[in-house]
Amino acid sequence: MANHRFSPVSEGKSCCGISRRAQICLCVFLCLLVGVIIAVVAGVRLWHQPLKHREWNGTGSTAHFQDIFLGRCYIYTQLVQPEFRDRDCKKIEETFRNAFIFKDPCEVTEEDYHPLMELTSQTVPCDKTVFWSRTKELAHQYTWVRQEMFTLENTLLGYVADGLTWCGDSGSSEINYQSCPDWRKDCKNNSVSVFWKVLSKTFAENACGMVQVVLNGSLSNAFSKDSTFGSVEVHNLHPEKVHTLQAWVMHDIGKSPSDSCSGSSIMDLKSIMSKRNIKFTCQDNYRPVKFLQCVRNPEDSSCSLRM
Ligand code: JS2
Repeated sequence: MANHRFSPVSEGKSCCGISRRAQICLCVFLCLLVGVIIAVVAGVRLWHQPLKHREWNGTGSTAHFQDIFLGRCYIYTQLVQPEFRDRDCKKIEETFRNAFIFKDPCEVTEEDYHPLMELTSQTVPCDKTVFWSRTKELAHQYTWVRQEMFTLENTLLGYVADGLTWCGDSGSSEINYQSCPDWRKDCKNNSVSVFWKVLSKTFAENACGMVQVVLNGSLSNAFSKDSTFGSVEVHNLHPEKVHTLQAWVMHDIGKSPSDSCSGSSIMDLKSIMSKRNIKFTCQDNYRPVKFLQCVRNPEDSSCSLRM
């Protein structure tokens, strides 16, 4: 029987004209190519996947947050307060975002907002500051009519951020639109509440002359030490700049008064002002503000011309 020797496949022998060495190289290249294709496909799929943010109990950031922020900034700087026309809204929005992006929203600090405060510093003329507490709509109706007066929301940052929600995530550069911390269930100090505390503090520190506050006499305690006005702004007025705090205790039309200038909560406010060497005056149903209430309720007995 013919001795059929099977020659072992030797290294040097070519197969289909390709050397053994080239075969191995080709095989490695094809494996690498397949690996890269798999990695790219996986990466593209991951990229398009909505990032999974940490879940909170509160509603997510306001949809189109950046567009709203920028739009309001341009409206304010170009139309509402044209003397601000040179302010850089894109820089302001970026600085605002950098205060909370890449951070756990329950660990955002007042210092995180300091670059934003410095970038957007704004001085309200003396005697033109209006604080409010549980009377937001009425206070804003007043400053709408008296355009030379300013609530916090008539300043650039207050105007741009009013009513918005925002938060980020420690592991992402993205805004979290799915959920943000709830004040009670997650954390009291969060990216939104810390912002308003810092802004309110700055607003009060910059106030001068006679300042006003619109209080709600239809509540049992028109002045609350726990409110933002009572816990932040009252304590950040500078006595060497602010000589008088004038309180207007307003009663809702059609509701019986629950508090007034002679009520205990207002006495508490008067006492705090006295200790801080700031004169305190108080008026129940300050007429110019009462008129605004009566515009909507002209038939009410408290709105008769003999008011
Ligand atoms: C506006 C918001 C939001 O004097 C006023 C303002 O200057 C502001 O600094 O806070 C004071 C009112 O706060 P207060 O006394 O706690 O009254 P409130 O009716 O309970 O309003 C609570 C909101 C205060 C801070 N704040 N202000 N626009 O979108 C906004 N969100 C928060 N948390």
